[in-house]
Amino acid sequence: MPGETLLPPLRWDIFCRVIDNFGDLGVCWRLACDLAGRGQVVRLWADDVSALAWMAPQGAPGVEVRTWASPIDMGGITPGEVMLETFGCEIDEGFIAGYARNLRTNGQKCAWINLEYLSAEDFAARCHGLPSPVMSGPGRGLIKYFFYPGFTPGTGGLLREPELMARQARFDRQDWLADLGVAWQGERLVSLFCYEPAGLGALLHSLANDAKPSCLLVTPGRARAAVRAGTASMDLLDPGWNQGSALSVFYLPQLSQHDFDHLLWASDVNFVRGEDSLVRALWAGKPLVWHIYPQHDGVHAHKLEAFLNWLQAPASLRAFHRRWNGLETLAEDAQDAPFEPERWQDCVAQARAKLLSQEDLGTQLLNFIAKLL
Ligand code: TRH
Repeated sequence: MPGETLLPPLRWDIFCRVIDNFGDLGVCWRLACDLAGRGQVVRLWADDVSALAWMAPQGAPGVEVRTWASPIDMGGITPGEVMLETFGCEIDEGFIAGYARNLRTNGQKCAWINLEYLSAEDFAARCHGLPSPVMSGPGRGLIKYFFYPGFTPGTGGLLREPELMARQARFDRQDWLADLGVAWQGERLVSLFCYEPAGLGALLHSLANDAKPSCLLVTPGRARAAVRAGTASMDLLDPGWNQGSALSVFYLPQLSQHDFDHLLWASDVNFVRGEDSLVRALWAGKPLVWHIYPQHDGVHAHKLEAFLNWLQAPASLRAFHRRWNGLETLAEDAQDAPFEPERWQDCVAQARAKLLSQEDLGTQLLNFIAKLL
C-alpha cells in the first residue's frame, strides 16, 4: 500500500518556536497529527500554544501538547527516540543531554532531525537528508539530519495525511457554507488569507467590476484588517467603486485547521500565505494566489519565482503574483496584471496530480527514520 511504512511506534519530541503568525505551530500541529494518525506517539513542545485553542480545539489522539519554557524542566521527562527540531529552533541543552544519555548509555536507537522551511528552490533537493555533525554542547559528536520539505521527488515532500483525499471527496460545499452562515447564491467564492498585499486594492476593484458576482471570504486578523482598510479608503476616494454590488464580503471567524481545509475546498479561488496554507491550497486544487512571507533581505522574491517555475504558472498568474506581493519590476509596473482565475486552473490541477503521485512528507519521514535506526 502506498504510504505504508514498517516503523514500529516510536516516541517523538517535536519542538516548535512560534516566531509570528500561525505557520510555525500550524505546520508542527499538522505533522504531529499526521504521525500520531500513523501510530506514532508524539509530544509537541511549543513556546506559545495559544493558537491551538482555535486551530485544534479537539486536540488529537496520540498527541500530547507541552508548553516549552526554557530552560526546560526535565523533571519526570525522558526524551523519546526521535527528537525533531523545526525551522532551526534550538532545543535546550538539558533535553539534548537526556537524549544523548539514552543513546550512549542506554543504547537506545535515536534520531535527531531538523525540519526545514518549505521551498521550491534547488537547494531543497540538494540538502535534503544531509547529516550535520554536532560540534558542541551535550550533543557533541552526535549527528542530526536535515529534512527538507519540497515539491519535487528528491525532497522530503509535502504534508498529506493518508485520509485527506477521501475527506475531500466526501465534502459537501453547500452544507458547509450554510453551517457557516454564508447565504451562497452561486456567486464565485474567493477565500482570502494574506498579510497586507500590495495588490489588494486592484483585486477589490476588479471583483467589483466583474460581470460575474463574487463573494470574498475573509479570514480574521491581518486579512480582515487589510480588507477593512482597503474598502474604507475606496469608499472615501471612489464612493461608487462597487455600485453594482458585484462584490460582497463575508468576514469569517477563526476556523479550526480542519475547517480551514473546508474553506479552501468550498472556494473557487484561494488566496493563501506563508507555508502551510499554500500546501493545503495545492491539495484543494483550485486556482491559487500565494502571498509569500516577506523577509527583510528580499530572498522571498527568489522563493516565489522558484515556486511559480515549478508550478509552470502562465504569464498572467506570474504577473498577478508579482503585483499581489509588491514585487513588480519597473517595466511590469506599468502593465496590467488582470485577475483571470480561469486561466490559472490548469497549472494547479496538473501540479496537484504530480504531487499526488509523489510520496508525502509523513511517509518519507518515517522511512527516513526507519533507515537511520
Ligand atoms: O500564518 P502564516 O503566515 O505563517 C507563516 C509561515 O509559515 C512562514 O513560513 C513562517 O516563517 C512564518 O509564519 C513565521 O501562514 P501559514 O503557514 O499558512 O499558517 C497558517 C496556519 O493557520 C495554517 O496551519 C492554517 C491555519 N489557519 C486555521 O487553522 N484557521 C484559520 O481560520 C486560518 C485563517 C488559518
